[in-house]
Amino acid sequence: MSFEQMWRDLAPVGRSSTSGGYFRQPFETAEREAAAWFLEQCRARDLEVSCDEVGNLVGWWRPDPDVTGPGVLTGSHLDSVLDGGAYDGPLGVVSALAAIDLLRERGFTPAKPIGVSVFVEEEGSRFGLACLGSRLLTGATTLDRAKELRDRDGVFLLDAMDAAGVRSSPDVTSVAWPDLREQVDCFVELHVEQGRDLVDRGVPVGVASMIWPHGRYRFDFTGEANHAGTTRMEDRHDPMLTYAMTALAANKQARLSGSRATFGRVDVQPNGTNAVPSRVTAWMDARAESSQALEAMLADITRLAGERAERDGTGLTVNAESVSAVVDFDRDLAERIAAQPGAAAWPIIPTMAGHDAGILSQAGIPTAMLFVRNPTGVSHSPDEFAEMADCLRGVEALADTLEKLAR
Ligand code: HGY
Ligand code: MN
Ligand code: MN
Repeated sequence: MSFEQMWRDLAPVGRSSTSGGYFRQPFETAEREAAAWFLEQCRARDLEVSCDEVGNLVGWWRPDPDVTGPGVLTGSHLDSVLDGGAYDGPLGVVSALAAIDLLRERGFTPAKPIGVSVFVEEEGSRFGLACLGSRLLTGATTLDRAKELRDRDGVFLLDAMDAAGVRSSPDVTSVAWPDLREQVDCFVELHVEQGRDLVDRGVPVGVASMIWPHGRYRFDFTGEANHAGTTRMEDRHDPMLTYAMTALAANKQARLSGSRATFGRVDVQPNGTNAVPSRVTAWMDARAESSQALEAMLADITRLAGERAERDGTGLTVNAESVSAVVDFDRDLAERIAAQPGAAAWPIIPTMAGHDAGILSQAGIPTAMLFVRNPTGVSHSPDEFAEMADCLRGVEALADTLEKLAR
C-alpha cells in the first residue's frame, strides 16, 4: 500500500468534523483505532509485531531469521494534542512503513533488523507527562510512578489502559523490549518540522541538532470566592487577577530572553459568571535554549507571580509536571545522515519541540531526527500541513538513512 493510500486510510481516524483537527488521546477510541491500523500495516508487511504492557508497539523486519541482535529503529507516535494536526506523529509512522516498502522495492536486504515503532502518549495530552510511552520504555519513569497520573476526568492511567484492554491485548509480549540496548542499535525519527527553518531555507529535508529543554508547570492560584456584584473591588482576593498578571509576566519574560512561555490551559473553579472565583489552575509550557535560561526564566516568572499574589492577597503554588532536559543529538550520526553525495548536505537544525527521539537519546541510544518541510511552520493546530511531494521526499530520505544505517 502506497504512502498516499496509507495517508488516506489514516486521515479520518480521530478527525473532528467541526474543526478538522485531531483528537487521538491515548487509550481512547480514535487512538486505539490508529494503533490497530498500524498493527494491521505491520502484519501486511510480515513485520514481527510486539507490544509492551503500556501500549508501545513495534514491528520488526528481520529478513534473515538468524539476523537477530540490535537493529535500526524508526517511528514516531500516533497520539495527538487536543485539536491537533494530521502530521505531528503520523508522518513519522507512515513514512517508516513506506520507507521499508521502498527499501524492498530497491531490493535492499538489511544486515541488521529494521523496526518501526509507535510510542504511546507522546504528547502528554491526557496524562500530562510528555513522551510517557518512551519514558516508560527507557526507564526514564516507571509504571509505579506513572500510575498516579490522572486525566482531566480523574481517570487513573492504569484504569484507562485496562479499559482499553492495552495490557490484556493478545499482542502483548511482556518482554517486548527485554533490554532496549540489546534490541536497538540506533533510532531515527522522521517528523514534520514544527517551525519555518526549512521553508525559509528552501529545502525539503533537515536533520535535528538538538531539542531545547522544556517543561510544563502547574500554577495553582487560590483566592476568596465572593459575589461579583456586592463585593467591592478593593475587598477582593481574586485569583483570576493574579493568573492574568502572571500570564502577562510570562509572555514578557519569554520575549525578553528569546525563550517561550505559554499558558494554553486554564481551569477556573467554580467557573461561574457572577462570582469571584475561588481558584484558578493554569498550566505553563516553558522552553529555552539552555537549562540555565529555562531555570532563570521560570524563577523570574514565579517571583513576579508571587509578588502579584501578595498584592492580591491570593495564594500561589507552582509544581513542575513534566520536565524534559536539553537533548544534543549524536553529532556524527547527524552529519552522516545529512551528507548527500554530490549534493549539499541537509541542514542540521535545532528544534523547540519535544520528541520521543529525545528520550531515547537520553537513554544512551544513538539517535537522529529527520524533519520534513512545513510550508507554514504551523503545528499543534488543524492547519498543520506538509506538501505531498515533500512527504514523499521525506520517505526517500528515511529509506536512504535506513539503508546507510542497516547496511
Ligand atoms: O510539545 C512538544 O514539544 C511536542 O510536540 N510533544
Ligand atoms: Mn506534538
Ligand atoms: Mn510529535
